[in-house]
Amino acid sequence: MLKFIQKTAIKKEKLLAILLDPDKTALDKLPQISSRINNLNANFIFVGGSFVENGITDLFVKKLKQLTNLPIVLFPGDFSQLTNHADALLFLSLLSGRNPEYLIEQQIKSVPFLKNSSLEIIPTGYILIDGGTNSSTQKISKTTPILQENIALAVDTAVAGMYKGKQLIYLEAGSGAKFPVNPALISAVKKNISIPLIVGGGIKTKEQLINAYKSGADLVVVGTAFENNNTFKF
Ligand code: 1GP
Repeated sequence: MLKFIQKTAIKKEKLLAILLDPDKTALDKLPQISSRINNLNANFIFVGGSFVENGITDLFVKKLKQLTNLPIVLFPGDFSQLTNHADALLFLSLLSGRNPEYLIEQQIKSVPFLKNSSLEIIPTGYILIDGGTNSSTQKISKTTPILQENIALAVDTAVAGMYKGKQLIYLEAGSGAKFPVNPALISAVKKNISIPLIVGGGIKTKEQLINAYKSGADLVVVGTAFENNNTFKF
């Protein structure tokens, strides 16, 4: 999966992921949801959430896998959400925060599972940007997001992530953000890194999606807008 993202980023082709939160999506709705995703021409399904009950993600991904050929990528809020039924894992470090739990502790806790797993593990620098709400990521991680105006800090954080060996940078305004990551911030980060850039949080309209792509996002993640609107399309 990483190779595919790297290749499409080099070609300047754009990718879309739909985020499903097992806590908010009933298992019996999955057939309908996966056909909606197929109609959107999405490239990936991301699965994860902040408050998912233990064991649910495993069942959820197992069922989803039977319904779609799209790669399923784990985007976990907690190491308990790992499952071998998925294809890949965004191995996230919350670089915008200073909470060791989300910089290294969760990652260590995941190792006993990952040592015996076939998941593709993708080192990802996760950077929370202020999206105008007290996001779940902010609440759970007890960290402060980077302000949209503080472009220099966002850039330096992303570049530090790249120097640390992250293969992807994910700029996150928070699920359900009032406003998505600013085009100026996206483009400044993109200009300073040579690895693919993921952008998500608060993207609800085609215009916002296109703005994110034009500013340099290689992959855009949409969750809430898809969840809230059965006829959602870009
Ligand atoms: C959240 O970036 C994703 O982690 C998607 O956000 O739910 O606001 O689309 P939304």
